[in-house]
Amino acid sequence: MGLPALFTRRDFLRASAGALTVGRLSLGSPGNPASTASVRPVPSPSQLAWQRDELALFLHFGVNTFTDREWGDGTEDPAVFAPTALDAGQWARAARVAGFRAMILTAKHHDGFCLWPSGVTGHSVAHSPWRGGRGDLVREFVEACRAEGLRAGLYCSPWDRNAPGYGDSPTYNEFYVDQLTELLTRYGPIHEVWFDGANGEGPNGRRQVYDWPRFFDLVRRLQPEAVIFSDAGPDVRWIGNEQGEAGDPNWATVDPDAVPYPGASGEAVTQALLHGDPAGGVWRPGETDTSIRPGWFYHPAEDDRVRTTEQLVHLYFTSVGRNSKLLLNVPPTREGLLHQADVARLMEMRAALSALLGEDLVAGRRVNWRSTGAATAMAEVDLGRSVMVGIADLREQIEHGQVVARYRLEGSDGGVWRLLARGTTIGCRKLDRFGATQVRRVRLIIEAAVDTTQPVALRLFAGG
Ligand code: FUL
Repeated sequence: MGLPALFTRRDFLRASAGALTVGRLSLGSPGNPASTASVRPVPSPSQLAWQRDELALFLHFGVNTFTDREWGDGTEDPAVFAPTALDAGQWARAARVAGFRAMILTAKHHDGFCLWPSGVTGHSVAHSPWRGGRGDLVREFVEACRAEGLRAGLYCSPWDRNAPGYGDSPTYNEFYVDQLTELLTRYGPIHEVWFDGANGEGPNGRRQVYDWPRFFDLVRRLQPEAVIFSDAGPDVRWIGNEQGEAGDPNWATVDPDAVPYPGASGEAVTQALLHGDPAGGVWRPGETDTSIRPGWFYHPAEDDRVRTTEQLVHLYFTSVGRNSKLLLNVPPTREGLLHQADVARLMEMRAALSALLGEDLVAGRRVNWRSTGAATAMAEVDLGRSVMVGIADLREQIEHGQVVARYRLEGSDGGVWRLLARGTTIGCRKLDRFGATQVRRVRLIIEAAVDTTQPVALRLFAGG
C-alpha cells in the first residue's frame, strides 16, 4: 500500500498563498504583565510546571485512523470510527512508565469529527458504532490521565472541513466557541489547550477569519491554569518545525510582534519561533512537536518506520536538551491501542535516558560559583577523582528568567584546561554531548549574559 500523502501546516500555508492576517494579538498571560519595561520576563507558575514536565505524549486519533489519511475532508461517515479494543488506560500507562507527564488528544482534527458527543454537531462519536454511540473519548482520555497522574491537554482544530458554517466567520466562531466551552467545562482541569493555525476556505468559498482574542479569552476564563499553545502563544509557542529540532540558541522570551497570529508564515517567523529573542518582552517557551512515525495518524504501512531508540534519545537532546519541551506523537491504531512496536520504543528510550543520565558525577561535590563581571561568571567543581565525562546538563533558575547567551565548559585532569563543549543559551535545561574525556576538575565559564546570572546548576555524566 502506498504511503498516505502527508501534510503539515507549513505545506498548507504554502499552498494557500495570501493567508489572511487577522490583526496582531497582544494578550498578556499570568507571567507576562502588560508592561514590558526593563524588568525581564519570568514564567507563570503554569508555564514553569509545563516546561518542567519535559515530556508530553501527543495522540492523533479519529476518522483518519480508519481511512488511512492524514487530513480528512469532512465527508467521512461517522460509522467508520470503530475502534475494536480502545483502552485509554493503555496509552496513559505507557506514557507514565516511559517518563511522560502529560498527554494531549486530538479532540477534533481538521475533518471536524468530534471524539466527544458535542451538542452543536452530529459529526461525532455519538453517531459511530463505538460503545453503541454512547461513548465519550475525551472523558475516557481525561480519566485515564488522572488515573496515572498525567496532565491532560486537548487539541481542537479551528479548521473544520465538516462544519457548514465554516467560512461564514461570525457563525463559525460562535460554533467553535461552543465546542471549546464544552471541552473546557465538562472534563475538569485541562492543562494545555493546543491551537494550530491551519485556515482554509469554507463551502461558501470564503476564508474563515478566526477570532483568536475571543478563543484565548475563553480559555483564560474557563481554565485559568491552562497554558495556551499556538504559533503566537500566548503562553507556549510552536518551535517552528515538526522534525523535533529546537533552535540553538533558544530563548524562552519572544517579541510578540514577530509572530502576529497563529499560522503566520515566512522565514522571519520561522527564525523567531526557532530562536525566540533575548530582548523579547514576553515569556513564551517553545514546544517541539514531532511524531514517532512519519505521519501524525496511524498507518499500518508505517509499522516498520518507527523512530529508533537512538533517534528518540537524539530527539530528547534536541528538544528538552535545548530549553524546549517535547510533545511526541504516538498514534493509536484502529484497535484504539498504542502499537506494541511504539510502546517498546518508548520503554527503550526511557531505559537509554536513565542509563545516560542516571549517575551524576557532581552529586555531593561542592560547586564554586563566582561572578567575574557584570554579566559573566564561572562555576568550578572538583570531582574528587579522575573520571570520564561525556555529557553535561546545565540549568538556569528560570523562575528568575533566562539570561545566559554564551558559555564554554572546560575540564582538566591535573594539567591544562581542555575545551569540552561550548554553547549559547541554557534556559530550563541544556544538554551537551561531547567526546568522553578524562577529568578531575570541570569549570563552566559564562562568557556572555543579557543580565546578572543566578548560579547555573551543573551535572555531569559519563556518556557513552
Ligand atoms: C498541524 C496539522 O495540520 C497536522 O495534521 C498535525 O495535526 C500537526 C500536529 O498540526 O497543524
